[in-house]
Amino acid sequence: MKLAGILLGTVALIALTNAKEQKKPNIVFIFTDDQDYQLDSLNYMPNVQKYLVNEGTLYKNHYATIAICCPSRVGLLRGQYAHNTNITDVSPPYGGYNRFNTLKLGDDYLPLWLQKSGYNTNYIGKLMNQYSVNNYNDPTPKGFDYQEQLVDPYTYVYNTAVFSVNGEAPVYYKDAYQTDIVHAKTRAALKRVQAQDDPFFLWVAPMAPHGQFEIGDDGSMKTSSPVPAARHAHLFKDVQIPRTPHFNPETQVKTASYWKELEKLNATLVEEFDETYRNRLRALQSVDEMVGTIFEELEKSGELDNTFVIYSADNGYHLGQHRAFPGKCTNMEEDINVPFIVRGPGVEKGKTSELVSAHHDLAPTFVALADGDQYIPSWVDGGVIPLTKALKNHRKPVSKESFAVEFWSDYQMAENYDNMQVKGPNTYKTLRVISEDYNYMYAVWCTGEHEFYDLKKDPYEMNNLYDQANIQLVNRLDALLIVLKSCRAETCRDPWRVLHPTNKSVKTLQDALDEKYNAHYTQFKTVRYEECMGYYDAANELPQIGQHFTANTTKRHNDVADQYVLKSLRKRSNEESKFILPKEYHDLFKLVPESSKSVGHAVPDENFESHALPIDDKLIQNPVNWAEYNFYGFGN
Ligand SMILES: *[C@@H]1O[C@H](CO)[C@@H](O)[C@H](O)[C@H]1NC(C)=O
Ligand SMILES: *[C@@H]1O[C@H](CO)[C@@H](O)[C@H](O)[C@H]1NC(C)=O
Ligand SMILES: *[C@@H]1O[C@H](CO)[C@@H](O)[C@H](O)[C@H]1NC(C)=O
Ligand SMILES: CC(=O)N[C@H]1CO[C@H](CO)[C@@H](O)[C@@H]1O
Repeated sequence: MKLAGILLGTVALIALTNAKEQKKPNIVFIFTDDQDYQLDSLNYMPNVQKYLVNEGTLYKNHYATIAICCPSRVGLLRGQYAHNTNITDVSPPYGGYNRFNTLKLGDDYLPLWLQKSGYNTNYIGKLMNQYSVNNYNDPTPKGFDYQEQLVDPYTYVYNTAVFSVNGEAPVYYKDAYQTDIVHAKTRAALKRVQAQDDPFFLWVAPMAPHGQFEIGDDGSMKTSSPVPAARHAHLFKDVQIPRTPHFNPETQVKTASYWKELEKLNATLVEEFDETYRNRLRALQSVDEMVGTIFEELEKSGELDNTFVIYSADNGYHLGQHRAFPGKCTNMEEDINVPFIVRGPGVEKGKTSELVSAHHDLAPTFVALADGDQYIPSWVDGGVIPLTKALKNHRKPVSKESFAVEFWSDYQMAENYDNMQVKGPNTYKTLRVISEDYNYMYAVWCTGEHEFYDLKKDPYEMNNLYDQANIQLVNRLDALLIVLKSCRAETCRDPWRVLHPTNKSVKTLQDALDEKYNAHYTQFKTVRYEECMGYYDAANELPQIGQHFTANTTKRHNDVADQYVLKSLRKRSNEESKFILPKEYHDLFKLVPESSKSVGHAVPDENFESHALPIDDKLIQNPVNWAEYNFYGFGN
C-alpha cells in the first residue's frame, strides 16, 4: 500500500514535471485575403520564402472548398463545408456576420475549442464580411482573449485603418496604412502573449491583397486595384500575369454557360489586369515584412522552436485566365488552390508535399496540435492533416484524395468592373480527386452542363473530356460527388463508406475502378439540380445520400437545356448595375477622414496605439444597409 502510494506520487510528479517542460506549442496563423497560389504570388515574398518555405513544408494541394471570403472563413472556423454551415454568400440574406450569429455558428467554433484546450487566443485583422461599425459588439465574437478586428465599411480601404478592439467602439489610425497597423498590432500581440504562461494562438488576417473599395463623387461604389504602401509603389514595373496557355486564349475552350460568352480581352484590359497583378504583389510586400517581424519576435523570445507558424489565404484569385475578369468564385485552380505552408516542431524543412487537404481540415488540425481532440464536436467535417509524425496516425485523418468545391450565385462577380457583372448562374458542384496516379476535376453545373478535366495531362483545363471519357470513370466520379456534395462529418472524410458499405477495403478511386464494380456503379442516380438557384436548398440538389439508387443505367447525362440556361441568365441592365449611395450615407462614410498625405512610408513604432482616435458616434448610431448599395457586390 505504502509503496504503491509512493510510486503513484512519483508518477504524478514526473507527469507534472513533463507537463511543465513540454508546454503545448504556440500556433500563429497568417491568413491573407484573396491570395493565389497558382499565379506565383508567393515567389515575390522573400520572408515567406526564407522563414516558411525554406524552413517548413509547402503543401501544394491545399484547397478552399468555396472560393469566396465569408463562406470560406466560416467553413474554416467551424471545420465544415459550406453546405453544412449554410453560409453561402458574403452578405445577407445568405451570408455575413449577422447570419453567422442567427445560425449560432459562433457558439461552437475554433477559438472556443482552443480556449478549452488551454490556449490564450488572439485575433487581428479581417474576421468576416458585414462585421461593421454597427454590429461589432452585437455580439462581440466569442472565444478570443484579445481581438482587434477591421470593421466595415472600411475593411477594404488600405489607407483608412478602422478597428474594434475587444468589442469596444471602433477607433481609427490617422494617415496610416492598414497592413502596417495589422503589422504593429501583431508585434505588440507577440510581446503580450509571450509574457504569459499559457500557450498562445494568434490569428493574423491582413486584408491584402484584396481589392480596394471606393466611393465615387456621385456615390457609386466600386472596387479597384489594391493600394500598396508608398514604399512599395515603385516595385515590379516589368512583372506580368504569367502567360499560361489559358491566359486570355485565342479560342474559348471552356464551354459551360458561365464561360462560353466571354470575349477575348483587348490589349487595354490586359494591361489593366497586369497592373492589378502588380499591385497585388506590391500590397503583399507589407504582409511579407510582417512575416519577417513575426519570426524576429518569436526568435527573440525563444518561443520559435515551440511554435507552429502556418500561412494560408481564404481563397485564390484569377486575372484573365479563360478570359475571366479579375475575381474569384469560380471552380478553376486559380480560385480554389491556396497557399498553405507550415513550419514548426516536427514539420519537415524545405519540403514540398503533395498531400491533399482543405480548409475544413484546419480547425481539427490546429486543435490536434493543441492536444484538444476531445473538444472537436462530432459534426466537424474536416480531419487532421498529418503535419508531423505524431499526427500521422490520428484516428480522424483527412479525406484521402478527394473533396468537393461548391458555389451558389446568380451572377459573376467581376471586381473593378461593375458593368461586367452580367453573366448568369454560377451555381455548381465540383469534385477534385488528386493522387500520385491521377488528378481529376469533375463539375456539374446547375444548368446540367458537365466539365471533366484530366489535370495531370491538362493542368490549365483546356480540354473538357466529359463527352469522351470512359463511362466507368465518369460513373465513379459522379457517385463520389453525390456523397461529397451532401456529406457530413465522417462521410466527408471517407466517402467510400457510403458507396461501398460492405467492402471497407475500397478507399480510393483506383480501388473503386475495379471492373467488378461496373454493375454497382450503374445503379446510382446522377448529380443534378432542379433549377439554378443562388442559395442552398437541399431539395434542389439531387440526389441526397440515401436516395441515390435508381434503375440500372450507363447513360451520360448532359441535359443542358439551352432554353433553360437562357431563361435563368440574368443580365444586369446598365441601370441596375449603378448602385448609388445616397448622400447622407456617403457623408457618414466620410466621418472617418481619408488620409491627408501619402501613407505607408514605415511601419509605425511601438507608440502607435496612442494615436488611435475614436470614430464619430453618428457612424455607430446610424446603421446603413451597405449591401443594398452593392458594397458586397464584388465579393468584398
Ligand atoms: C476593350 O474592352 C473593353 C470591354 O469590352 C471596352 O470597354 C474597351 O472600349 C475596349 N478598348 C479598346 C481600346 O478596344
Ligand atoms: C473489396 O475491395 C477490394 C479493393 O478493391 C478488392 O480487392 C476485394 O476483392 C473486394 N472484396 C469483395 C468481397 O468484393
Ligand atoms: C439554407 O438557408 C436557406 C435560407 O435561409 C434556407 O432556405 C435553406 O433551407 C437552408 N438550407 C438547408 C439545407 O438547411
Ligand atoms: C436498382 C437495381 O435494379 N439494381 C440492379 C442493377 O443490376 C444489378 C446487376 O446487374 C443488380 O444486382 C441490381 O439489383
